[in-house]
Amino acid sequence: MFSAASVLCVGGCGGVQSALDPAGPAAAVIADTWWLMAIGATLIWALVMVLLWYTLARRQDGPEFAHGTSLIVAGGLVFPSLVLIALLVYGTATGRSVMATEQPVDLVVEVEGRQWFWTFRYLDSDGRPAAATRDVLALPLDALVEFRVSSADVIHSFWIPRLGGKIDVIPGRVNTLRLRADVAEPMRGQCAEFCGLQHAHMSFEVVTLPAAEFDRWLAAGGDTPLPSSALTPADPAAPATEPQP
Ligand SMILES: [Cu+2]
Repeated sequence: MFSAASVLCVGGCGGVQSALDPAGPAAAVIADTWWLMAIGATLIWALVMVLLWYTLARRQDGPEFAHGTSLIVAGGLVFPSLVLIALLVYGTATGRSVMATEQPVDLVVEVEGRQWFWTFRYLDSDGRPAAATRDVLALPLDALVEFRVSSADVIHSFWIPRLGGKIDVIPGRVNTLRLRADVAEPMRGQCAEFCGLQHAHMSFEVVTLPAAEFDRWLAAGGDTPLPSSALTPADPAAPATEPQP
């Protein structure tokens, strides 16, 4: 029974949209943190259950427990404080690598969220849009990409679980997120903020290409077909097209 449940759980950790199946360094750090916290929480839960069992199993008329105050101070104050401080230090240390703020950027992509689709504009080395896609994100492999995300209407959230964390997409504001894909496997992104009735359909496909192939695609203005459809002309001034049904 337990092993069957374990197989189901671990099997569910994979897939195109699983944060526990990382395809980039930021997602790998996040997945490691998740496993650390899941295993730690399980061990602490087991410890609490043992203490609870011990308490309930003691005879009511047994001898008085001599170390009650010490146990409360150690288990209720010292131990949680140590765990939280350790997590704070670990989170602060790993947060910098997740943000990748000190590394040079290889590509900038402007992301616009709109009810209920995504538009991606790929900037060239001069900062001008060289290509654009809709609901398909093309990425060069092993390249650090800076996403500059904004919204045309309501608050959305940009998230590619296999590559890293999510970031809010807010009207009137540009937020940045840096991600790197180091595995050429199928991936999917998803709006992670309820943004209207069609929110669940606000997803996109991530297509990873070898750097040389991506450069050729970008140099051609995105006219070369990607392994998917939904390409739009490279016109940054073009009005957004109608939402998907
Ligand atoms: Cu949305």
